[in-house]
Amino acid sequence: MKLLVLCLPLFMSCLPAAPRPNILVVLTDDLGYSDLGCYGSEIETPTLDRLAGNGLRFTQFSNTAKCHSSRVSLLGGRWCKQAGDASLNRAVTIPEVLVPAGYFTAMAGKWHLSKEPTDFGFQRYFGHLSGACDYYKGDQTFRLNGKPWTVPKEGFYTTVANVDHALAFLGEARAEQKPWFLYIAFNAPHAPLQPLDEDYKKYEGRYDAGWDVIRTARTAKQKELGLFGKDAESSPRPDHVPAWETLTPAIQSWESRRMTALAGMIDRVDQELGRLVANLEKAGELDNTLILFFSDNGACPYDRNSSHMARPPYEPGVRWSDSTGWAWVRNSPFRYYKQNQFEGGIATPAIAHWPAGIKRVPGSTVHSPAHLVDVLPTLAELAGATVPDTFPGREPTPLAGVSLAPVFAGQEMHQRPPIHLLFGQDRGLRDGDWKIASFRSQPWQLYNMAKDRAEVHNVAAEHPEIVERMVARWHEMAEKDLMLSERERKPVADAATGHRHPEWSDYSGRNGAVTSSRTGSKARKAPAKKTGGKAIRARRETSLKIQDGELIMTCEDGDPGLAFERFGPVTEAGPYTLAFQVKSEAGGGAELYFTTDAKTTLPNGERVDFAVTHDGAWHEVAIPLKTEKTLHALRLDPCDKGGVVRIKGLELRSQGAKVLQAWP
Ligand SMILES: [Ca+2]
Repeated sequence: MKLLVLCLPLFMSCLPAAPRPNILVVLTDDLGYSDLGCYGSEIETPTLDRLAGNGLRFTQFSNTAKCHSSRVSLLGGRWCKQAGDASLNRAVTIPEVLVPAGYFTAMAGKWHLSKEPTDFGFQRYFGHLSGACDYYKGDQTFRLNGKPWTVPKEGFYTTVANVDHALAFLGEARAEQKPWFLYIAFNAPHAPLQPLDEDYKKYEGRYDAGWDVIRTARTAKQKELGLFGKDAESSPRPDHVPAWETLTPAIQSWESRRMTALAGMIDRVDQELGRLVANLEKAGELDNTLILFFSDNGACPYDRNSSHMARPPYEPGVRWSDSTGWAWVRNSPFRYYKQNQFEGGIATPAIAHWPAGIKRVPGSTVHSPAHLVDVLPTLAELAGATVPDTFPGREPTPLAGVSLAPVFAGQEMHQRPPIHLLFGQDRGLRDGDWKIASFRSQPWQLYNMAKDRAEVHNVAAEHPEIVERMVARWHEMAEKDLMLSERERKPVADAATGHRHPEWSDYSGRNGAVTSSRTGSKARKAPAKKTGGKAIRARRETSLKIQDGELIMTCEDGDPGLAFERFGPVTEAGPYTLAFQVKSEAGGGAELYFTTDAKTTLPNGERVDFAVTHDGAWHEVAIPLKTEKTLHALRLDPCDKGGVVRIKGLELRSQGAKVLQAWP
């Protein structure tokens, strides 16, 4: 009796120690809020629906609205910039926290951050370091446990290969008799839209009804599922997406096929997760495995390069891009898209399944706001692991998130500081029921999320004092917590200029059946700068000035870079080295693409990732171009975030270090 009394305040620690859970975190890429059956979709996702039905669903879970930044916040438990961005040099990652606590750690899929997963605590890794790749052909960034891995020429499909390798890693974890942490980062359903043929054929014809019909069906199902109140408003179709019935039959056919491809890719993710869950069940591990499922950002509206639009998307070489109209549907009932800090960009489906640990009615919904930064503190608490405040070679900042363990235990969530939202020029802040958001540095808008989750009624004019307080808090957090530069913190514009983006689909009919913005953007291309007969073209989101032998690029967030499409004759065949000096105040990953024939259009051809240190100092870079053929065209993307990048001494050299071309 005495022992029991002593134990009461320490109730939990007096229970016989339950084995710590295994942990499976699944991240999908560019999956919209309503793309799963259990979030309103018509796409068949029985595995995820079952996990949600036996577990719980968050209705207000945020990501960062973009690929790499969500990975930083998920793995690092901090706001992206606070964590040191893709370098993670101001963070300690989930596997680095769990390994000292005795966990076996493994990852499969897309990395998209600096170095490799095996440099950040993952004991096993299979996947691609790049932000996206061809689903059938992969790319040159594939790694297996830290070593380059050659993608097989036949029978390869990334979504399937990720689970094949994940299952092998679980076999190793079981052999070591350790609890495990497995992180699967599917590239699906990110563009290029390349489903397997059987998955595409399953959905053929289902989207001929068009996006207005599908959007209405999804929002109705969301209310039936209890994700939103019966009176909740959905955002109306935006002006930049035409009514389906006004589209030409050719555009309707193309758009229907694009959504068919997306549905097939999402269905495949669910099928592969089904294979994984069946394996856990067979091993007797499903009950005490915490499964968490998220998307890294909302559906993507960027309609970039589609090739072979008349052919089926599962044939070799066919690469279709995303559709703005379908992105609007896929983010139901919200507004805007990937990259924007409105709910369409930041709201992710979020499923937790853990029969042994979740003390809520199976199938519950949780309406408390949460964010990917909460995952690390949650897992540390459940694993009984300590989050270190020092780490060799890094300067860890305080965690931004709060543990979700009380939510699993059926309690109220901890009080949390505001959720800071930022990607490039898109900003937001969620504080209790209020949210402010700015579209690409346009004036702040204010929404009451308790009444208006779809952000239909901007009430900034009615509550200037709330806007002022929240904007001040955004800036305070940006400076103190995220450590942003003054340029990154500059105030938003005074006047709105309209919410448009040049890479949203162009449905004006100017391009006939071609809705891809690619043809539209050709008209917007800046004229190529002639430099001794060798044209250099600044890509979209880039302006180029050539001065004193330097290529001075002013880049915006997104996909900036330079294209070198018309070479003087390159007389020698490869391999080559592309060498230059770079001084960057931009950010993000760098890559180049090259082609060796006139038929292949960039960014098809070969892709090579390389590192740029964005510290404002000059650095030497030498990139091997591994080809036995003759170079035809080149594209150089030294950053994917805004800022000025200077390049000088740009030379294409032969294997024998002879200079074959030089720019400018
Ligand atoms: Ca993404």
